Amino acid sequence: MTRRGGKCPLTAKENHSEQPAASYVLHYYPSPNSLKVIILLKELELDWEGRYVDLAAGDQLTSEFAAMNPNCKVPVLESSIGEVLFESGAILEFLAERFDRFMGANDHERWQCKQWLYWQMSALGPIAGQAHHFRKFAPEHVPYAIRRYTDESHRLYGVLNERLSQSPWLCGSYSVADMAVWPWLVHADWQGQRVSEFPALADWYQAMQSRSAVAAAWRSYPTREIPPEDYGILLNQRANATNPSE
Ligand SMILES: N[C@@H](CCC(=O)N[C@@H](CS)C(=O)NCC(=O)O)C(=O)O
Repeated sequence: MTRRGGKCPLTAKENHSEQPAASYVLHYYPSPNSLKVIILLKELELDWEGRYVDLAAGDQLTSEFAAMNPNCKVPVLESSIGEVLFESGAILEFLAERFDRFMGANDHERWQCKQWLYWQMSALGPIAGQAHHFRKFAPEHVPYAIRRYTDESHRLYGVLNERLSQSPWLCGSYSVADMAVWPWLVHADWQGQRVSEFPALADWYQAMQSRSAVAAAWRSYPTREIPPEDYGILLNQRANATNPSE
């Protein structure tokens, strides 16, 4: 984690006892990766403010944004004590560990939580993201890619359904792993899927929706589609894409 001001970053363990009364700024766009962090901020009832990043206008490609996240993507979390962190999975772990909440009720669950969190970050997110891309945004119709990512999304929904038929929550108790997955299922239709086809997944989906923090996050920050006329900046980036106007 970057810590402005030059001092060594505090570790999560050090922070447990202190639970610093920091406030937070979340640089976000209404998309699944931002929504998962918003759900956690609401679950923890933290003092935070959302700062909208206009992806279609290229706000993420400015040198100011790149100084916070060299990968030039949302979400980015900043704290009032100078910490800056990117990657939604890392942000979820950071806050969960800092406040000692939502990482499982014991050591076994804690590792189950990390396992499902990494599964979301490495499998569900990237595959569903490519399904969105080829089914909705790609300027060319590519049947192979559409079939590949639609089928793989379907397989991953099956993996979730199997797990959730053994346990009401992914790691045993409600955790950041559930918060990471749910926002990717909200637009199941964008991936060519129906949650209702998977009974245990559908029950879990309902349970998520009934949580007041999840409902409040969705009410205030519903994920939305970028209109086709604004895709340009998102679809044509190569290395050194930062600072297009500088
Ligand atoms: N692995 C990253 C992915 C972040 C990501 O892809 N963010 C998208 C919005 S969901 C973004 O900022 N896109 C802007 C761009 O590609 O220029 C995370 O989970 O934080």
